[in-house]
Amino acid sequence: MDIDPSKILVRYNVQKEKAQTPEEMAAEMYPSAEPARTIAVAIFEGEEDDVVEALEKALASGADPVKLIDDTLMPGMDIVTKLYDQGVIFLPNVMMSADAMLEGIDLCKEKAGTSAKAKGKIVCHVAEGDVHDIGKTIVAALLRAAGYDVVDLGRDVPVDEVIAAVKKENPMMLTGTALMTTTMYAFKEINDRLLESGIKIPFQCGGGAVNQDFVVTYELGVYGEEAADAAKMADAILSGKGLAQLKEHFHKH
Ligand code: B12
Repeated sequence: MDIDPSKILVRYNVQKEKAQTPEEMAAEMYPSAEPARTIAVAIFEGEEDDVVEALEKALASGADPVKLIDDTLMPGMDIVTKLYDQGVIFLPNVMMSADAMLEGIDLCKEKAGTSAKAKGKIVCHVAEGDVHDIGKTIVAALLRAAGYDVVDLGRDVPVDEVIAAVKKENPMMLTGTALMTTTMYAFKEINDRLLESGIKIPFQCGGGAVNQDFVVTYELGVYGEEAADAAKMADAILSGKGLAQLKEHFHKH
């Protein structure tokens, strides 16, 4: 009997599957517009100098530093996140990309500056035990760009340190970021400790692990989905909105 091998290969789906390298998979996701494309490639490759060079070029030709965060750095990191979630790339790659992304945010933050007189003070932090600080860094940069004085406590911040900072700085609002389901419970503890001390400031929480269902379980919590929601909420507080109105406005019903 004559056997056509190509039929067998098709049947077992061997012929059709062409293995792709991580670089090829990333290339399919790069944005087409410049400088977003060059920056996304540089973030994926963890080339900090190339990220900074492309950003400096864009800034020199008049690009807005805050828009550069949203339109170029975030899409770049999105690709890294997707490929990591799919198991295509691994932690060392992600660390190099994260560093390149943070270098870019630092530059944009520096260029955005702040207005002469701050609109109010905000304390930002990443939950105790959690080192994922890219989201928090974006939140802090956007708040500064919107004219707020930001006290950035950094990442893996012990609950005691958050409480001490709030007592010292007397901010209009506190933000928390958590990327891990194990670390986000620190937010409840912070909520309880603030209430025990009679402090009732809005506590906006976000980050990959956090969702609205979790945040509504503690009194001061307001969920923030996007980094840009932090400045929106601060503006809403300045316009006189109280905790209940903030939840009404920022939560999905
Ligand atoms: C980058 C990354 C890292 C980097 C972090 C570098 C850095 N400086 O941040 C490195 C390589 C160091 C790392 C380490 C680890 N990671 Co990691 N990491 C990631 C990854 C791929 C992307 C996260 C990220 O930066 N996203 C981009 C940013 C922009 O998103 P974001 O922080 O969520 O912020 C956005 C919004 O949420 C919002 N936002 C954030 N905060 C706030 C706050 C407010 C107020 C508002 C309004 C909005 C807001 O704004 C941002 C943009 O709009 C995720 C995968 C994923 N799907 O998320 C895993 C992930 C978070 N990591 C994970 C794990 C397990 C780890 C490690 C434990 C791995 C290990 N075995 O060592 C360690 C953690 C060590 C520790 N103690 O923290 C898990 C967590 C699982 C879980 N649910 O608990 C994830 C989900 C991967 C996975 N699928 O398993 N990681």
